[in-house]
Amino acid sequence: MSNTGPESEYEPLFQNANHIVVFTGAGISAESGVPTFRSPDGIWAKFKPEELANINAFMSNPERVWEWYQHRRDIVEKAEPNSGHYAIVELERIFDRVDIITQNVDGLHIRAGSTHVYELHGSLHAHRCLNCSTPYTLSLKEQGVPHCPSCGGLIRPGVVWFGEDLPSAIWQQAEEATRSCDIFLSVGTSTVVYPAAQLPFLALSLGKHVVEVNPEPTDLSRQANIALRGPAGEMLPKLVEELRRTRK
Ligand code: BV8
Ligand code: ZN
Repeated sequence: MSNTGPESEYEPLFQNANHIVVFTGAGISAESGVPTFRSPDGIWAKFKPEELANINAFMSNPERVWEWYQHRRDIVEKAEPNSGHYAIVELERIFDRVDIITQNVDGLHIRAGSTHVYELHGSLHAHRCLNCSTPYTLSLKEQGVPHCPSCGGLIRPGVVWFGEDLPSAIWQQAEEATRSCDIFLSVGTSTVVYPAAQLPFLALSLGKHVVEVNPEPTDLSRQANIALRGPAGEMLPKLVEELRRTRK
């Protein structure tokens, strides 16, 4: 059963819930001006992200990949969290436990003030030496691909590339949160990138109440208990308002 508007009767789903997981993708940051993966993205529209977000692309043309990440860091530095991010922070005042499992690397959930954020795909703000794994935080001013001062190796973005494993400790925390939650809210993801996209379906298989927020239908929509069709920046504040009202 899935309803399509915020007026839908989802009170029973949320009434006795204590633990909510919010699973997010690029769509939650779209209204902050951070382009999603599969939308026209200015000068980089000519490359598919999968062609740039992998180790072979980096090894064969480190400058081009580094420039792409620099460009994205630039956009994110200038971006602000939006009302969707802040509504998710609000959930921490309503539920005993709120876990944010994000595929995003922009750090906007943390900047908005969410406290339990699991970054499944790493972060644009972390870097490490490809050779000796020394971690680095770099200023935006870097020109060209920086090299590790201690071993001379190339410094790479601290994100998880296609073909790379997700950080196991973070994956385990995300899976544990999915297994123990009452409500699984999936926001702004096309649900196509695995293993992250397994999580909403794991929640369904465990009988959790699954709510999706996305202006477009996804593979999850048909199976979700509720599919809220609209932008996160609009739908999430309404959802939080409704929750605040019904859970007094
Ligand atoms: C792995 C970090 C084990 C980097 C990302 C062949 C070889 C190797 C692996 C594979 C293979 N074939 C398939 C795979 C698995 C692969 C995969 O799933 N590929 C996909 C493309 C089919 N996965 C992996 O490789 C993973 N690792 O499997 O390791 C392994 C090891 C060795 C060999 C084999 C297997 C690693 C995946 C992680 C990749 N890194 N990001 C970077 O950012 O540069 S993934 C990237 O996609 C981002 O993290 C992004 O978040 C994620 C998913 O995309 P979405 O977030 O959903 O964004 P998208 O643009 O797709 O959708 C946006 C949605 O928002 C839309 O639905 C839209 O309607 C909605 N929206 C728009 N506006 C709004 C909105 N919603 C709400 N409000 C709005 N306003
Ligand atoms: Zn090094």
